[in-house]
Amino acid sequence: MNFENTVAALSTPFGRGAIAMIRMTGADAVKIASAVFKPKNGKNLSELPTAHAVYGEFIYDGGVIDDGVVTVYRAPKSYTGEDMAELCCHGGMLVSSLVLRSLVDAGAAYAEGGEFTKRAFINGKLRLTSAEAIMDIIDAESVGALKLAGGANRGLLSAEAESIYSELKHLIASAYAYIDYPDEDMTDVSVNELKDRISALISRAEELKASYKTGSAVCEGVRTVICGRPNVGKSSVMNMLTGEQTAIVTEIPGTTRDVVTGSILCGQVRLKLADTAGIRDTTDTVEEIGVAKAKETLGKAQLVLAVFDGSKSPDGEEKKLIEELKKLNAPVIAVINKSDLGTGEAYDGIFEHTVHISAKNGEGKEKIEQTAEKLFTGGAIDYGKPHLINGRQYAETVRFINCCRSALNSLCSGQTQDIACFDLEEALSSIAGLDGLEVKDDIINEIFSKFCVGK
Ligand SMILES: Nc1nc2c(ncn2[C@@H]2O[C@H](COP(=O)(O)OP(=O)(O)O)[C@@H](O)[C@H]2O)c(=O)[nH]1
Ligand SMILES: [Mg+2]
Repeated sequence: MNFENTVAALSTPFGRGAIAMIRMTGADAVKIASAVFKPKNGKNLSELPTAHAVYGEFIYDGGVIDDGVVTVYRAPKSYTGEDMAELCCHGGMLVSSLVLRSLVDAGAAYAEGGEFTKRAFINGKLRLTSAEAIMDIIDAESVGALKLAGGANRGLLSAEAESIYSELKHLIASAYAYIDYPDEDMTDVSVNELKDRISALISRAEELKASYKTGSAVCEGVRTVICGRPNVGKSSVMNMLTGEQTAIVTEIPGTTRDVVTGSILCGQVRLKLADTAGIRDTTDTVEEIGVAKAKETLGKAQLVLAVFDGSKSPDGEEKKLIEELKKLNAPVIAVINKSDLGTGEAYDGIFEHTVHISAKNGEGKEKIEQTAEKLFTGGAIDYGKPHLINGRQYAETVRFINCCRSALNSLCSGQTQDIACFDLEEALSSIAGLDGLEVKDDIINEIFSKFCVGK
């Protein structure tokens, strides 16, 4: 990305609509816009004060092709922090393409995906969490996701990261003062106090780490695997939950072989469902592959819906599966199906979370949804607390905790403060990275590459 140039892109979806908006950012934005747009008031765009709009005509190849409104912003008071022009024409595919083309003919380059927001971030207009939030807001599918991606959580998270950052910076400075001037009492923090204050920072970071369970479930979704023995009603549960006949249901054991996927919202939590082949030993080659896939998918699950046939008591194979499921790290909801045929009492008390349903009669959908939502939100989301909402934020937080722990261990085992400072500095860079106070170029590129053009 070359920030010397001026770039333009269509910021609204490419298609038929009432209005299309083409955005342009860079030092020549106003000059280039003037070449393709003539205000009706006879003035030049360059005379327009910042954040003002004017009505006029779009020129292409020497002739007027449309009328519309252009707004100009001047650095640093714009989204990107650079000079900008926003050109609104009618939302036709040809007209919007030609307006964009005329800008390129007049000297603009095509913007890369995420380039507007990346420029805003580099120019200090946005924190990293705010930049990421823009994408999350666009992708949000629930009010909860909007709230966590939006203003309040973003502010809370930035504030907490910044507060942890300044406290740690102060501790490091004090430790270095002690190392450099041990006899002059330059430091206001004793080794014992240093240990206490690092522990306090670890607790705060642990709280952030724990918030990712909810943040991720709401904003990223939960990898949920429907598993169980053949013919217990897994595919029927899948279809009941999605409200669609996605998976084939038959009375023949071993019907499902491919992993069938779907997605549902349970309140604010998104479940990314995968219906799998029934787990059993089989000599059928295709089914065997299905069973292997089922086991592999199960290993990556963040939530397991373990379906059992409640009209029967668990047999040996069933008991073996129960033992396997108990070894998983992911939480398990035991879904005791076919309540129309039997009470399913034999399964009570085996798992922490158990629901009785009849997929055939469409009974028990809400029970599964409510249990799943509660598992990931604790009942209600506390929007007053900061939440981590993506894997990058989570990874920085975990790195912060590990480095602080390692520093604490050094101090507790009697090592000198400079050894601890080595780890503390790495912790500082993690917490700084959380909100982009210090971020490496490759990470920035990775983040902004996920944006669409025009954002
Ligand atoms: N009576 C009854 N039958 C069910 C129920 N759920 C599924 N079935 C039947 O059980 C058989 C296997 O269902 P399916 O969803 O294909 O099971 P899967 O092999 O675990 O995916 C089919 O004949 C379904 O109609 C239920 O709640 N009650
Ligand atoms: Mg099936």
